[in-house]
Amino acid sequence: MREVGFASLRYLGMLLFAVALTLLARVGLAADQPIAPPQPYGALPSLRQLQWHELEFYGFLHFTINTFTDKEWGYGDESPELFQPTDFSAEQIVSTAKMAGMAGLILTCKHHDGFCLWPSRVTEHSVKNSPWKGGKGDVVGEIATACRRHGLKFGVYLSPWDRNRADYGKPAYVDDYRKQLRELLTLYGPVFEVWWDGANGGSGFYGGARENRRIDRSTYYGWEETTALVRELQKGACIFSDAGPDVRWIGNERGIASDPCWATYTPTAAEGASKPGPGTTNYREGNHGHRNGKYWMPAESDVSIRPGWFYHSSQDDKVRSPENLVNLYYESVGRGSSLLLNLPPDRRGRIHADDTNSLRQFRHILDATFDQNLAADATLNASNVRGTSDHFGPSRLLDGDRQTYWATDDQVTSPELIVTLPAPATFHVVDLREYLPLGQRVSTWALDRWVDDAWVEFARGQSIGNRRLWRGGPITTARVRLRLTGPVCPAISELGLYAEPRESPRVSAVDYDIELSTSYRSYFIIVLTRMART
Ligand code: FUL
Repeated sequence: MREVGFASLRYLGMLLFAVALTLLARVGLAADQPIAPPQPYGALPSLRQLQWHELEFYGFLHFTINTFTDKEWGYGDESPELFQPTDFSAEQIVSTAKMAGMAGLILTCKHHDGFCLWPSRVTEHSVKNSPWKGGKGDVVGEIATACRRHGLKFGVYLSPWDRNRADYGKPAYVDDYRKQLRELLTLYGPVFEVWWDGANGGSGFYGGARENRRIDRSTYYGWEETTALVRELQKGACIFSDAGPDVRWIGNERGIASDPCWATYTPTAAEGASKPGPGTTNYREGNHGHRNGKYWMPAESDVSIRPGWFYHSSQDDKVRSPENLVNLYYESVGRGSSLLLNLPPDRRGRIHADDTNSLRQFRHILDATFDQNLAADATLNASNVRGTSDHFGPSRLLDGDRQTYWATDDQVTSPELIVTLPAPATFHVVDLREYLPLGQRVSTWALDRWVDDAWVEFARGQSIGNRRLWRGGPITTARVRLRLTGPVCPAISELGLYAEPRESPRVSAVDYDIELSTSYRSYFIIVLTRMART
């Protein structure tokens, strides 16, 4: 009896020793050798793209001679004398954008008519020959300075197509286009985005020739060389066009990304074009991107707050409603794209009060929604944590830091995470983010709620990327489950549950969408489609 007791004790002792050794080994391992992060997957973002992803929502300013001629596309023969804002205020424009929550502004420094909003040295068709400020004005300079003052980024739209220039179509114009770009990228401080439009070539004034000029869009501009110039002068600037290289067009001017909308993309050349570029890409594919596309080339959704890109007093009663703007936010930012919302300054050179009011209420709805993460005090249980290390634990999802993430072991590619709230809560929005430096890893996601002792699915989809906002409900529950699948283990950086405010703003629900003709943007046929989209 005593012997048996002694043997069991000895056995127990050995067992405890082994367990202690294992634990020590683990602790030692965790202390000495941190668990390696997952290997990156697929196409990866550059540093400038990562910085761009953080902006999410920024504005466009369409302002030029068109504002004074009531046109959308100037022919190029308009006298600079027409440019005469009566009360221009960069301060009012930029502070309105800031109030709306925009992180930056992209200005039409030159639209298709060729009129430059800064005193460019390579053309006479600019503010320097307008009566505004006695020809001493510089809209680009004032907007860029006001942006810096308010902490907004500044970006430039420089139309490749110039309907004013006599030499448009010849190599000399491309040289001057690059000189204009050099002026913009050297005289006005840091630029976060350079915007290249796909509409180029067609009818115009062309120094009095008044003719139709066709160019080979694939070769004429020498985009490779111009890209190198941007890289040389502004390393941090993302270049936007139908085919990137940094940011791609969403493929419509309604501001709506497809669901799913992948950050990876392989642009292909449009029929008749030798390579994809501005105006030579099968741009509709940009709407969804491609799972496992060759490049990290996230989408930007551009749309105007009014039917037109430029200000027309006839459209004062057609400003998008706050609810419509909120919808756009979910349909762009909420699908991993950015939202580029156009605000057209009026003839005074200010944002019209109707636009400002709509923006203010839009901001109010979003602030009220995202003010409090209902999951902030939740307990998170993951089916797997990479190397059982805290470094990759689920608490990283709630630390408000997109540089940290929950990850699983390499072989665990379909994990789940249970979010237990301190008490049942009601929410309408689920917010997810992937850790982008490791690529777009998650293929599908699904969300369940706990009802009557069982999980019931309430949402599913593909693609997370920079940000995925599911909106619906209301969902009332104390437990939510997230299920993921993908070709590799996930790396998820943030998770949030949010309730939308109950009161909804009382503003006209009449909205308009702009659709350009199917023959793409060369032919200016605007179809105004009346829509009630709230
Ligand atoms: C289009 C242009 O033709 C429009 O005038 C506007 O600038 C829009 C953002 O891009 O292609």
